[in-house]
Amino acid sequence: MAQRCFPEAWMARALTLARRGRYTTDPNPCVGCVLVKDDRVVGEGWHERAGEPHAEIHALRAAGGRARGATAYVTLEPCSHQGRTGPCALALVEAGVARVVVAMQDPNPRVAGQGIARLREAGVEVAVGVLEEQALALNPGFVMRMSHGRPFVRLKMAMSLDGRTAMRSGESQWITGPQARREVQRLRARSSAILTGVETIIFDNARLTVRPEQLELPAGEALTTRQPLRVVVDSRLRLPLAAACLRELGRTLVVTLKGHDPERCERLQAAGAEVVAMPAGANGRIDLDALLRHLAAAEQANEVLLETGATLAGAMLAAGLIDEMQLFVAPTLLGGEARPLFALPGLTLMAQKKGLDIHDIRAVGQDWRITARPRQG
Ligand code: AOF
Ligand code: ZN
Repeated sequence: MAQRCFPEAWMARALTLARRGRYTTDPNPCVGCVLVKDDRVVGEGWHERAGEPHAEIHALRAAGGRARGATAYVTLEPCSHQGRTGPCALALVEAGVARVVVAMQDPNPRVAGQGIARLREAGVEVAVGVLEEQALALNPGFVMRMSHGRPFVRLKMAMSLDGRTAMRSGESQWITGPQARREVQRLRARSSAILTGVETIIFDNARLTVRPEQLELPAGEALTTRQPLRVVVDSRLRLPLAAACLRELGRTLVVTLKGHDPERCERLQAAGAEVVAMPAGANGRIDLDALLRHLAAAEQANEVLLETGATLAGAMLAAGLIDEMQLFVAPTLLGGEARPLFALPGLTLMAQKKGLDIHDIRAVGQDWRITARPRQG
């Protein structure tokens, strides 16, 4: 049935399609495309996997000859480069698409406006910026890596109503209920890497893996067998050789300081770990900013999920390296002996308090999920 729609409505459809690739496109962005002619959809597509066709190509294939004279709604500027697949801008021109509506420019320096320019040169009318904010929010990691050379860091923490994450002994299983833990599985599945401190492994023997059977993905959303890279901050190479995460599918990267013990390093490597040495920051500890830049450059890490204890979480927060927090709050009290969310040594005055902007609060089973962003500066 033909339906007169605003451009925003078609773009919303393209964004919904793009979202289907959330667990599979990494390190590529999620992109959706809808081809519309005479107020009817003639083709749809989304990018499914890196190395496979882009969203526009899927939509053009579905439309066939009906693409001629159509309007394409694309959540990301069509590419102009010959990468693993051909330039989409050219494919749209060749198919005779008359108009292209783009939500946002591609921050990838290989594209960066050239796709739009190519379309215009070929006589295609282009409009940019429809639902731009939503398109940016769809790929926070890709946008951050391409524009700032570091990943988007999302901290996840499970805490009691009195802001405690573990008993003094380190015991922490389980504070939140099964629905919240499923949400955490989904956060892991969409992340390129999971960042933790060696203490978390020592205390919890955390595996830091995606368990597909626990995800319960909505219809239409697929999952790859990819496991996010596990990254363990371990300046003195204390990771136990018997750590469960070393026996899991996927890679474990141990990040240590330059000048580490070569013998211990070899033993960890023999146990399955990869070891990378980072320079020390101003405080003599691992330079966390350098670590994030390394993950972006060497591992193409878009979204990094920080799942750790108060020390590393506090250090990341103090360094201004946390972009988003997802705090799962359980209806329980653990008392004043238990461990807090963030160790922030030196924070003693109200004037030093860390401000947050809360973006969302919702119930997840018996628990609450608060999505907040630290105020920078
Ligand atoms: C599009 N449509 O659906 C996507 C685009 O390695 P390649 O060849 O797949 O290229 C990946 C780059 O292409 C990626 O970094 C981003 O700039 C763009 N992604 N472009 O026209 C799509 N996924
Ligand atoms: Zn493309």
